[in-house]
Amino acid sequence: MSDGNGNPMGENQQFGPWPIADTEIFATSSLSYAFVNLKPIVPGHVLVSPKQVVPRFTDLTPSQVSDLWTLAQRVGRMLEVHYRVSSLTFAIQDGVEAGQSVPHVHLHVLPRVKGDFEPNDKVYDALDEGDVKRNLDEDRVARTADEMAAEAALYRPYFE
Ligand code: AMW
Repeated sequence: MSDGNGNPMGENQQFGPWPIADTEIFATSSLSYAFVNLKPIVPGHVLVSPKQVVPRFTDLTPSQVSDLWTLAQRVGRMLEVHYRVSSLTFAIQDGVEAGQSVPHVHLHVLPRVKGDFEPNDKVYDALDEGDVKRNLDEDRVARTADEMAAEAALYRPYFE
């Protein structure tokens, strides 16, 4: 199976210390991959990372930066179609003090709908690794591998 970029699927990736099964990956590019979230804060909250385990944004090469954001743009387009939305949040928490909890660069992409967070910028509290996030994390149950695979399967056809 190919991802539409001539890249074979089936190459499991590493997200910091965590292995990401290819069933949870729905798109890849030469240097990046897009995968579903263990604990999404809204439906369609997904992640895009470089294939190389690189902790900080500053440590990416220009090619990795370009490839990461290009894949994120394609993922955003897919989410707008799939969820019939016209707004997205793209966010990177870069470094522990910024709320980064997994030491591997990852770009959050979220479909946004009117009223999903009130006030609107509360989305950043939810993404943040501060007390708010920790509370949310405790409330949110990690999804099963089957649930995550089912979501990834919905998105994969957009990239074929
Ligand atoms: W950070 O607070 O580091 O900006 O965001 C980490 C993100 O990674 C969170 O959205 C969290 O739900 C997600 N996450 C953590 N572990 C995994 C995993 N094994 N698979 C998918 N997503 C994960």
